[in-house]
Amino acid sequence: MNQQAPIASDNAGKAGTVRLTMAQAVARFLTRQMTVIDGETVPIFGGVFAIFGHGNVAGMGEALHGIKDTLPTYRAQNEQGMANAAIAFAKASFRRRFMACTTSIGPGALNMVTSAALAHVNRLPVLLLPGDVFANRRPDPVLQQIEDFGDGSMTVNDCFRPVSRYFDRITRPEQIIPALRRAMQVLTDPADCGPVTLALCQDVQAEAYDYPESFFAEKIWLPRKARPDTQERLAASTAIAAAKKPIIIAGGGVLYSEASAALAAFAEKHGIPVVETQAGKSSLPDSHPLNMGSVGVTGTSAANTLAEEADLVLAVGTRLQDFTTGSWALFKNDGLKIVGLNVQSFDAAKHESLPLVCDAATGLAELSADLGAYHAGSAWGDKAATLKTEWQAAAGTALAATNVTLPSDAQVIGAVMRVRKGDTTLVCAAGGLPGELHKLWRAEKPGSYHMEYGFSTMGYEIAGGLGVKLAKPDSDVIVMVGDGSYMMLNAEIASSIMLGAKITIVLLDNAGYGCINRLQMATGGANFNNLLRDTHHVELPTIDFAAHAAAMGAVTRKVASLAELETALVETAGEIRTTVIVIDTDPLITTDAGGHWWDVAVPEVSERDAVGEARRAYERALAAQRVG
Ligand SMILES: Cc1ncc(C[n+]2csc(CCOP(=O)(O)OP(=O)(O)O)c2C)c(N)n1
Ligand SMILES: [Mg+2]
Repeated sequence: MNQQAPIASDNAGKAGTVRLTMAQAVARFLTRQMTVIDGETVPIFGGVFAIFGHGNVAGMGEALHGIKDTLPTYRAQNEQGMANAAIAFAKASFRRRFMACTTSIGPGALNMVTSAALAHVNRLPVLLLPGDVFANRRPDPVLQQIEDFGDGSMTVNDCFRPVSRYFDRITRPEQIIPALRRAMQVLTDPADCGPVTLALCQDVQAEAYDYPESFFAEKIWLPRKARPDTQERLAASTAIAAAKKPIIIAGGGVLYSEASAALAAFAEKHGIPVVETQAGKSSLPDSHPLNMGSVGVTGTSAANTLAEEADLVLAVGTRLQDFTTGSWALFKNDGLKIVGLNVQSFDAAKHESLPLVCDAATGLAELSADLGAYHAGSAWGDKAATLKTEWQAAAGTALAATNVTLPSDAQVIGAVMRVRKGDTTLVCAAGGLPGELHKLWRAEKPGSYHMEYGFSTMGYEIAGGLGVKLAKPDSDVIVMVGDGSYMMLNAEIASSIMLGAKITIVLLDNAGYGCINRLQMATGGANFNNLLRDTHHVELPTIDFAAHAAAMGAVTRKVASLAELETALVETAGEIRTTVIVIDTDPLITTDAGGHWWDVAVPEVSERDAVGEARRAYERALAAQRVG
């Protein structure tokens, strides 16, 4: 860190400059960054989330107040919550718009580290502006400053380095000029996109500099649609043209490239079934005949059967994480070839894929032109159609209405789908629900299924729902959340009410961490420390979630059956306030149909026989795993 005392700017008084504090320069710069959506020029920043403390209230606080009518500042309740909302805003905007988040130093800043990792994994843009210690070091150690005995430049914000796509610490006011330019380049780059952290030293936020006026010129950022390299494209199309049983995996990149129409055209012309990852679900409407639904660990029987046999996988815009590849035990065809169509070469070349580095929409269109009249053939198409019909019957059984006292997650999903209307966006992130929703939620419109399953962060759901609603005010945002996730982070319910951003939260209370309890049982473990009844306790908590949410101002209902849930959803549809509907569910039931093995390491030695048995099954399953 630079320890020099502040110096006068060389530009002082020069024409064509404007004298601002560094924080004012940040604020003004953010208001000048634009993009074009549906032909309209709009600000690329949708707003700023802020929780003030020392380290940002005086500098950034004053600066944001000065621009609040152009770029709104939103007060949240928890820094992780607000950053998650900001990230959800970017995801719901297909990365075309995003938000900034500013915090105090120390704990406020560190509360955003998990969110930074979430954005990093999911390749989502967010500008994080944590406050940092004094660059001049005069008052050290300040409140909330750690002291490293061997490194004077270390602050808590160094924790952001591994989870940021770009990190910088601003120790002089003019450093913000290249840092903000670089930030914009990263935030808008389809390949490198992710969290940018600019740690703003508190004294420097308040320091004035004569900034060139040109720095604040309006700038319009348009999405780059990279075309494929000719050699890569020909290698890919040659491989596809030789395939008899091809499938397409649609990942989040299809949505971010807004390539749904190109994907549908490609799949239809060449007769290739499509399977979807968690991030890619809703790339094609569920009703599209070639959409086989979810793939992998939480896949449909249709998608997984085709994936097992496939001789060619065209992986579009996917990171090929373990849930997609069944921990690399899903694909069973010895002659399998993978074409990795991705804007990011890191992803395009995974697992010996033939890389095709380009934008999804552009790449699919150019590949299609190469392929000409190639068609996978009617036998493969007929097989896909039969498998889809079989899957739909199984899904219908799982989703059917029932009057049991404790319904399954799938039955609750069925009830929600029966009464949803018009333009809805489903939001979820962790627990047993993501797997069930991946298999069973029928998404029609691109982006109508919003699942954070790159990091699967408990507590994302409600904050994420708020961010989605800010991005899509006309959409009916439905958040489905477990009791565990709700307990971890629910405070942004209050923010959603403050902001008039109504979300409907369906809370499934199975009294504990149902999915981890099931995973524990599946790996031979004793029921221990997941469901509340299996925890060390003096008294079992009976949490009145409806009363809890009501205390924050939400409209709430506790329902005793699926029928009551459907009635409550219909009756509260017109409410303008965030609504929380609580239903008790069975922690042990999930949908048996579909699915695939997932690599979770089982202990090699244990005194418990059940673990030994699970270990032997695990070793048998490992034999099917592709290495490399
Ligand atoms: C922040 C965080 N901590 C821990 C986990 C590991 N984990 C995944 S799901 C889960 C339990 C979720 O419980 P709940 O929300 O009630 O959903 P359920 O499993 O009961 O469906 C846990 C502990 C996680 N994903 N995120
Ligand atoms: Mg639970």
